[in-house]
Amino acid sequence: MKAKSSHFFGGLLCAFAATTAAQAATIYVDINGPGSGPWASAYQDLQAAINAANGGDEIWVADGTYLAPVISMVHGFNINKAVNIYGGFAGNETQWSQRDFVNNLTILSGDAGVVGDRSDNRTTVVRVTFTTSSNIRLDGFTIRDAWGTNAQGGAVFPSAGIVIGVGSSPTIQNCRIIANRGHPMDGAGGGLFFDGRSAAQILDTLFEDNSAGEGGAIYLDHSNQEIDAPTIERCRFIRNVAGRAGGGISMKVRRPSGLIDWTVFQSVVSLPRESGLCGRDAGTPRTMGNATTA
Ligand SMILES: [Ca+2]
Repeated sequence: MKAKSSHFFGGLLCAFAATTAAQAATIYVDINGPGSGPWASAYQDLQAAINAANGGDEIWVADGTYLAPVISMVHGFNINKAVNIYGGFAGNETQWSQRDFVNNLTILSGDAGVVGDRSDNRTTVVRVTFTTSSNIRLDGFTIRDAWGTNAQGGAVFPSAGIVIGVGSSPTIQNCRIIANRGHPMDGAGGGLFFDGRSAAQILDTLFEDNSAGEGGAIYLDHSNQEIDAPTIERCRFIRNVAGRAGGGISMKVRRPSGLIDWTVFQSVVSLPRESGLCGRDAGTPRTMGNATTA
């Protein structure tokens, strides 16, 4: 009787697995051209891969530098569906476990025009605009060289290395967010700009040499709700600069109970010109225990 029962449930599991496999696909991207094996059908354009994906798909991206596109005059890759995007592949892997994001640098770059001249760069490298699922992941990338020229809330869109739309809650892990600039006075969140409430998970990520008027590395705007506060764990903040406040992180909240789940663990804020962490308009992070300011 027991064996029969196990068989029954095993059959159910197999049916479920087959259904799941049929729904989720892995899509490959390699700017150096299609490779072999599963990479033979690789896109060279990351945005084209995102456009082709369905919700739930994974996108594997091989090493190299991918220039952020301009879509209808808006700068940056647009993550507009629930996809998990992984960088750090050499372009010949058959198993996810073969990924090496430390050695296979996969760079999402804003350095358009003259390479090395930041003044003609994209204003934003990545936008997360999908808001109806938290099953969005950006993992194993370097995001760098956004150059914001418009003010936050200005005529176009906020500028930053990554802009996260209101209510969107992606996981960003194993990333390096480097040398992105918001507007030096009016801009906010040079590295990462939250346009509103978000329960994003920011994990194992480096913020280095980002700048803006407020929140050189991260700015959280208008978190006036008790739900959906982001979590930041095991991140490092190095030489992020703000013209006005919050070289590392600036939080703008509207009532004292805001940001109740904000956490910063094992983070290092190293910045002589600005305090690393800045809260404004009330609200104190509940757990800042291991954050240090050098
Ligand atoms: Ca440039």
